Amino acid sequence: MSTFKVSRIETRPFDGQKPGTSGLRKKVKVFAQTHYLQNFVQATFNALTCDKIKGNTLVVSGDGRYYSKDAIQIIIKMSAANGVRRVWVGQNGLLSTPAVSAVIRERVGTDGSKASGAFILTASHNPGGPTEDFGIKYNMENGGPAPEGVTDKIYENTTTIKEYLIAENLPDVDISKIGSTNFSGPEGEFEVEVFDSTDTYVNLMKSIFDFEAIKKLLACPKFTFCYDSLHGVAGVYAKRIFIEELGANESSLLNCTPKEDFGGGHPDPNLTYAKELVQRMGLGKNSEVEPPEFGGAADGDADRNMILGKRFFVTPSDSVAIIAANAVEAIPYFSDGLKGVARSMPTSAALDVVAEALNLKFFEVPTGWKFFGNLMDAGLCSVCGEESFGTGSDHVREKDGIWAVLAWLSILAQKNKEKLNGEKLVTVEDIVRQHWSTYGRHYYTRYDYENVDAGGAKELMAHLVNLQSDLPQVNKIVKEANSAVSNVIKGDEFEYKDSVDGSVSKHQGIRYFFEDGSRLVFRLSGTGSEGATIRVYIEQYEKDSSKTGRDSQEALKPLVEAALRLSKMQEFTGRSEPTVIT
Ligand code: G16
Repeated sequence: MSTFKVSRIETRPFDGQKPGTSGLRKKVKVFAQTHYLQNFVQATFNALTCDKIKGNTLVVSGDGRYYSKDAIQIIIKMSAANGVRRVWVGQNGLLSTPAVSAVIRERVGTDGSKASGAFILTASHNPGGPTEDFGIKYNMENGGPAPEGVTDKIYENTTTIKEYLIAENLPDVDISKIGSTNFSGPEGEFEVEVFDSTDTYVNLMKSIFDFEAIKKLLACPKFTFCYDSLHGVAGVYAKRIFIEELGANESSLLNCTPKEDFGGGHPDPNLTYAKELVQRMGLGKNSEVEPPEFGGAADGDADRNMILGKRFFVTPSDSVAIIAANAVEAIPYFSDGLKGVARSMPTSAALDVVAEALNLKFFEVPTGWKFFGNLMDAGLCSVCGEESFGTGSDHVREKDGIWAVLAWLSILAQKNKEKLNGEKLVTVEDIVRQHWSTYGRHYYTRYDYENVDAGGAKELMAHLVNLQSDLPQVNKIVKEANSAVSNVIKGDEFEYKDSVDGSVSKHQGIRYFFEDGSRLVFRLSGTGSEGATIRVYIEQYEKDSSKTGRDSQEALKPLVEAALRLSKMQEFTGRSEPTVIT
């Protein structure tokens, strides 16, 4: 057993190490600066109480993006030096974000140990590679992202840090081979265990869903299936679950080999970036071959999902509402009923309507999955989702891309149970249209202006806040933009008081409410790594089932025009078009 010693390395603070919506995300060249990652990791150790670190087990892994392998070795050495007893690493450093959450909550080591937290190495849907993004975030013992109280403390520590601890002479561990390596240090033994990235997660999925029912659906010749991992970590799980466990054909998988640079793509499952799947599903230009019945995609760390039917896009806001409406019947995990449902503020109110109809507890939280965790820990929420392609449940404390696909396959399996040998299957589109005719439709779109000048973005937001005190002026502007929009009756900035711990989060988005139930929301993204990203969320409710079948961009055109005029988008950003429309 090799012995290591602890070195104290002098350092000085770096500016800008404040975690965003989900951890610290910066360009690789920023992270690779001497001491940069080390400072953030030590600031995290110092923010956690000793009993969460000393003598405990930590998970360290991520989506496998460029710089992850270096970062894992650094964090192993710093863990050893900070008195951690054991580090668990997914084989090749790969664990999806929901799998990390599952590992913290479910995995038991050979000696009965459980993990007390995790460093997740990912910048999620942001591109990877030497000139792109890297990211790191810390998850707590409940398996969920560190709450704001902890991330604020981490940030505070990064501004005063003077030294960090590292076991410099600890040899690099081979993370490609499953097995344990033991070392001896000043505080006793230190172990690094490399384990299978999929086992814990797959077992959890098998305990939630009826795999036999899904298997029958996938075996039906009339049901065709396609899944795109966009070269992210989801590929590892997709191969194991869809191919090995559920018997899907290998040709159903697209881009399922994880790559450090995601094949040069943008691993974001939406209609703009998941090009190959969009084409295959018949939503691209000149799509000639018959598309599959079902398509799914994941982002880099496999917590996001996109659900598509044949030539049909399911908005994430509709997706969570439809899952909630069908969960009890279609998913064994929920057979005793849902404890409650929740959505992030900018997500459409489709879920609210289901909650009301089914008499379920309902919560609206700020953007950031961490806000759902408290509700779940308190037993108040079973299913939740976000417009940003995130859907999940209380089986873990992260959103879960593969779970969402399995949830949809379960709904399809249940609706088609008696139809597998018949003429026609119930399709994704049938399910969505049926949902709209029962609950009404929330037309919804989001415009993103990525990487705009940060100063201009701030001014735009300040302008929108100022404007709220003068509703007559607001109404004059929106009517000038398009006379078809209804009156604005209220404007505010969303503020959230956590009903479990009482903590308050301010400035969570600027909202304009219209008389007919429409809504505009403006927010600055907290996940970019350079400049600012402005998000504009546009929503309109249509209850009349004879009017729920319109093209959504067409239906929302007047509101979009009002949003652009109100915000003076072009004036403040110089942009005449959004970068992404979802
Ligand atoms: C993170 C958060 C989500 C949030 C999303 C977008 O997801 O966990 O809750 O909706 O960012 O946030 P923003 O609008 O601030 O960019 P991910 O998948 O990026 O980790």
